[in-house]
This record gives sequence, C-alpha cells and structure tokens, in this order.
Amino acid sequence: MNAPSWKESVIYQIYPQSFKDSNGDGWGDLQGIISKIDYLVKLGVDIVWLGPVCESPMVDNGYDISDYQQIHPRYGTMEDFEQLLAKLHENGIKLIMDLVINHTSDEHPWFQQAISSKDSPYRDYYIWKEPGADGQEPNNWKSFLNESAWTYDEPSGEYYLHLFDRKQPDLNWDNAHMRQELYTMIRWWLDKGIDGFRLDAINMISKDPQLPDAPADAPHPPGQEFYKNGPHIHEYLQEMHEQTFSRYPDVITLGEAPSVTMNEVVRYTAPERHEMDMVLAMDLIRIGKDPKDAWGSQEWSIRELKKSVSDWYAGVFGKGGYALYLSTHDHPRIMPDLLGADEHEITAAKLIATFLHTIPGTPLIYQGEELGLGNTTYNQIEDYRDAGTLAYYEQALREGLSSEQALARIHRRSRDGARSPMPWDDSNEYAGFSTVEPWIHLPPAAKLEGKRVSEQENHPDSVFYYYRQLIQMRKQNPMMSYGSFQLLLPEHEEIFAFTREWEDEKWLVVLNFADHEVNIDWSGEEVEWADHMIKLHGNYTKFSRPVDREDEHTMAELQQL
Ligand code: TEU
Repeated sequence: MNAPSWKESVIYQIYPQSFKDSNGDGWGDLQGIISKIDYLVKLGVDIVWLGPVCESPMVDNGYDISDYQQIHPRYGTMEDFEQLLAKLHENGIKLIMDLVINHTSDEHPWFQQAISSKDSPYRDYYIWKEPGADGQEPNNWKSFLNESAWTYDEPSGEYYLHLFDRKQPDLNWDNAHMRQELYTMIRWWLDKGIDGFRLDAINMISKDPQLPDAPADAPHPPGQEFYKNGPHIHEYLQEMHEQTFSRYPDVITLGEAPSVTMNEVVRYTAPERHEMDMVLAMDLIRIGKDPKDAWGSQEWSIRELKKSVSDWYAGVFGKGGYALYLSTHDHPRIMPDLLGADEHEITAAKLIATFLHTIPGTPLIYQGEELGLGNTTYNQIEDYRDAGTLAYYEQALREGLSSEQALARIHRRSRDGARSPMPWDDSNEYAGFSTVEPWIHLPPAAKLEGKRVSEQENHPDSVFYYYRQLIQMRKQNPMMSYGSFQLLLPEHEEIFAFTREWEDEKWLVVLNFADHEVNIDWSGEEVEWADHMIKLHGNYTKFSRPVDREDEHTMAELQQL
C-alpha cells in the first residue's frame, strides 16, 4: 500500500525541558534526549514530536520564539540538534518540530523593529490598532490568560494584539512579506532533514479584519469566533503547503486546531486540499473540564467518549487525518479524572492505553503516559511555574476565593500537572532526571513507586511493556490504521465496546470503564461471538477475535492483563 508514512504510525511527544537533563542544570536538553533514544526504540514509537527548542525568553516555555533559527542554549546547540536528528533517523524514528507561527516573542527582531517606528516595514508584521474613543482597548477580546488580548504601546499610541501572553504578539498573516519570511524559515528547517511539524495554534492565524467585539455571553476566551478558522485560513495554509511542505518528500504535518467542526477538520486535512495531514483531536483531552470555565471541572460520562470517537470516525475517518491523545503538556494528566481509584491505577492506565490504540485515528502518546503517570499536584502556588496558572491564582484571590480554594482548582486544572520531569530511575532524589533540583518539582518519591522507567522497562506486567505491545500490535495489524469502526452498546454507561473490521478480519474490543465486574446483555447487537464475551472480570480490557478463528496469536498476549 502506498500510504503516507504517518498513516500507520504512533507519535510520541517530548516536552524537552522535562524529559532528561544531561548537564546538571535542572532543565531537560537535547543531549538528554539523545541519551534516551534507546528507550524510544524500545517503546517502538515511529515519530517524535519535539516541543519548542528555539531561542526564546521562555515566558511560555519556548512557545515565545525570538529566533527561529537558533537553539536555546538551555537545550544545547545546533550541533546537538543535528546529532539528535541523525541518531533518531539511524534508529528509524522521524522527528517533527513545533512550529509556532501564530505569534513570536516580543523580543523577536521583527517585533523590536515594529515597535521602533510606525514607519518600519516590520510594523505591519503584527496587528496594531488605535485605542477606542476613551483610550480603551480596541475591542473586548481576551487572551487565553484571561486578560485583555491587547497591550498598549505608549510611544506609538497604539495597541498590539496577543491571543496569548503580552510577550507573544500575534503575527499579521495578511502581510505577504511576513508570510514569505516564515516560509523561508520553514524550508531552512526542512533542508536540515527534519520530517515535519506540529503546527501550534494554527487555526488562529487568520483574524477577521474588522476585529469586532465579542458578544457579552461569548465562551472563554471572548473573541475566538473572529480568529479561529478565520476568513483566509485555507488560502494561507494552501499557500504555505505549496511553498514549503510540497517541495520535500513525505513531510508530516500535525495541526493544533482547537474548536473545529468535523467538516472543518476535513477541509484542513483532506489530502487533495494540500493543507495539513492531521489535526489534533482535542475532545478527549477536554473530558471533565467545564467548557464555560477554564479552571472548572465537571462530571463526565463515557457516553461523551463514545460520542467523540463516533463523531470523528463518521465525520473525518477516511476523508482527512487526525491524531488522538489523552494527555499533553497543555492539560493536567487525564488519569485521575477519567478513572480515579488508586487501587486500579495500573489496570486503568492499560485500559486507556488500549482505548487510545484501538479506536480510529493516529495515537499520540505524551511522555510519561506510557508509565501510567498521574497528574502532579504541587504543595503551594510558589511551586507552579506556568504563567497562566499564576495569573489565575491572582485573579481567583481578587474574586474572593481563599488561597486553598484557588489551589484546589489549580491542582485539578493547571497544565503544570503534566509537566513534572520524567522519572527515569531511583538513582537520586530527582529520579535520575537530573543531578540537581529540576526547574519544577517531581512528585514525592512515594508517588513514583513502581512508576519509574527502571522499574517498568523490563517488566512484562508494566504499563510501559503494555504500551510497547500495543504499538507492536498496530504495526502488525493495518486494521487499526484503516479498519472500519462500529460502536456497540451505545447507551451503556460502563462498557465501551466496538468492532474494527478490515479485509476479511473483524475484532471486538470491549473496555470496561467500571471498577467492578459487569454483565453485558448483547441481545440486539450483531455480535456473532457474543457468548464468548458475556462476562468481563473486574476492571480490565479484553480483546477477542471471532471464536471460530484459530489465529489468536497477537492478541493472546494482551489478554493476560
Ligand atoms: O496552545 C494553544 C491553545 O490552543 C491553548 O488553548 C492551550 O490549550 C491553552 O493555552 C492551555 O492553557 C499552544 C501550545 O500548545 C501552548 O503550550 C502554548 O502556550 C500556546 O499554543 C501558545 O503558543
């Protein structure tokens, strides 16, 4: 089959500053990653998505780039980067980089030029607007940090737009010169031999030129309907594709595009439209999160999972591409919300691993998920690092919450929960991540018991080993990449059951999300091997092929949970 390489791949996200520190400064770095390539090989992943490592003042952990063509010294040098790329390639692993092009850092030379004079040719690389009649912000949009999306530039008497931090001014994609400069930079990286990009906040690059006020009851953050999937988005993506990706063989592109309809995803990813290969399917990550309150949590049910999986399958599968993920650096780790109970922790981690690798879509594993890591909560606000979290704490106190109440919300929702360092071993109090106190704390040692890589990597019962098997299973069974999907028991509150079918084979996957044995009534479902699956024991996952098949080799191992 002549499919693009990503179709049968599993992607692994490395958050560089929390992966492995090689030089004893408390920050993960490129040599650290190089020292762990064997680990990635053992896990079996095909593509590594490397978080941003370019020069940056680091107000948003590198998502604020001040030089797209330099490596931040914290991570190493360009030689280190080239070595990493070469070694990954030697081991058959592809590397995609984070491409942060909705905004730059305010310390980027373009922005420095832009604020130096209204007449600078770089002025229009960003989005400027005069104050309203009373000197106020040009509109009521808010940034993702819940402050005004506008910052006043005193010398020029104008505001600039920033959808994220004030130190992350948004680029003006309506300026053709700016776009050309970005394309030159993208080609420069592709010339180095990297395999593609994860495109940060890419569906936000085209703003409604009227910059209208958001209605009073607009969802958080107000204004998003005027820049998400904006007026020229497809035109710009096609232009970028034509001028960059299309000129290199087999470039992989994965777009971060929050708030998209299925039709929109198809527009972004249908191969014949030449925009991107995949979009990150974000609904799963939002489970348990209050859509109206970025810091609020809410009850969830597995029906939401069923709906999301079915919607993406019906709307996008076979027409466009999407990657599925259950954790990432932007959200607290999902395990506690999803499956709670400590006593079932390992089984629960295996359950969601099975879920991720058997539903339609390309699996994306966030570092540490393969160890079954839970969310990290830090003791006090001083231990949190994320600017958005610190801003929310201040806001919550202003709104009358006590420090304990604010912290309780932060424990559940801060993205720092997913950013604590990888626990490699028990060689020291920093779990072998570093020789010194890391930039952000690890969980207490007791919480890491059994979770460290050294405790899992050679252990056939471990979560790590289980991920490894699932990845192998996908490699051996194109069914998981191409097979059709049929949801069973759609109304069931505890069981997520479905079939996948490909060529002459059909698999049944039954996931028990409850913490107890569940009896299933299969009547009404067209499952010819129903008798075989009537009872599930405990909270575990079970696979089966039709009972009349003898060849149960691959999955037999996975049944031994
Ligand atoms: O995130 C963009 C994004 O869509 C946000 O909604 C993100 O989920 C939110 O900020 C979480 O609090 C990307 C990166 O993944 C994120 O780390 C960066 O902070 C952001 O872009 C700005 O570059």
